Amino acid sequence: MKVALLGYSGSGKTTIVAALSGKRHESFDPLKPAVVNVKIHESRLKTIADIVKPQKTTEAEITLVDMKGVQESTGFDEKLIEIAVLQDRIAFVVPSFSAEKKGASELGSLYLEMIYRDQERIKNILEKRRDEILHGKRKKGMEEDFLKKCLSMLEQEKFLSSLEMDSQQKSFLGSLGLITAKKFFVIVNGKSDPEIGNSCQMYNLGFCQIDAENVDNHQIDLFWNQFLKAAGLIRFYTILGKETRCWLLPEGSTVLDAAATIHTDIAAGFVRADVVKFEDFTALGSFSACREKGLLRSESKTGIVNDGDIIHIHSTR
Ligand SMILES: Nc1nc2c(ncn2[C@@H]2O[C@H](COP(=O)(O)OP(=O)(O)OP(=O)(O)O)[C@@H](O)[C@H]2O)c(=O)[nH]1
Ligand SMILES: [Mg+2]
Repeated sequence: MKVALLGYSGSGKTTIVAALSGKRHESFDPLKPAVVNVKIHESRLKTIADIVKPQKTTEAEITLVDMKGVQESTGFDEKLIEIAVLQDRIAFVVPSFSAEKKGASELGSLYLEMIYRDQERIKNILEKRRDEILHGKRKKGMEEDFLKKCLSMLEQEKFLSSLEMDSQQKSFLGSLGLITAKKFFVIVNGKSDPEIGNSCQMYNLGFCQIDAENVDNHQIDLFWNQFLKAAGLIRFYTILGKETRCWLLPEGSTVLDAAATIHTDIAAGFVRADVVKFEDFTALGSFSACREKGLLRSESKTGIVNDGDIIHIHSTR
């Protein structure tokens, strides 16, 4: 799971990555951003491990892509946007640590930059298609109408991710490299700011907050909770032999997706999954105690995973 950090210069992206990874990573070539794997330090895994006492606990990892910022007055180069589009999620990073920095106004500029970029891109795509239709190289299809609908959405200053789409339209949009079709959220670097909160609400973006230069373990735990929620990610846990482990999944994923995250073989031989809630497991202390109380769910492939589920997959492999 790769998350691009996108924000204007000095918003604190590199400082955030340092606070979360424990080490400062610098890249001096904007087209080769620092790509840093960060372990998600969080308290639930520790609570489970205190009960299970495994030989090994393994935290979930997330990859942060620290994009070099630009001045707000300059705007992002297309090449930088293209790097961001390749990531799974994009976080706008806005500053809230000094009176000179206006995070809410930076957020507004970032938001509009993405909208204008996609408007231009769709206009170019439509023009090219019109040309091809005119010269008999392409038949007019549903795509042109759909693209016009997308354009009108952008003209209303709305991200394409908020458009109702079927899976075919989704993959069509995905193939066009449109940035506003991606899942975005906001990281506020510094103290919480109601003005930034209001903007996030207006733009329909989830947000999380970190004071990157003053973090302690408790704050990091809270931050990851907020971050994952805003990014539309959930955590599930496995207790397998010697190892207790935390994993990430996009929200709405099935137990089969969970199996595939662990290993493609486990997914291929999937039979069923036993699932208990973190709260039930920690209150009762074992899977068997949860089963006795009727608190163990037996799920088929399509069962949905919830944040905090502890999953035991039965597989023929
Ligand atoms: N007080 C305070 N200062 C911060 C915080 N985060 C960053 N700074 C300061 O802001 C400056 C820029 O931080 P960076 O993390 O390098 O910013 P960046 O977003 O990576 O900037 P670019 O790489 O140029 O895009 C540094 O001098 C940091 O010390 C914070 O949470 N609190
Ligand atoms: Mg930086």
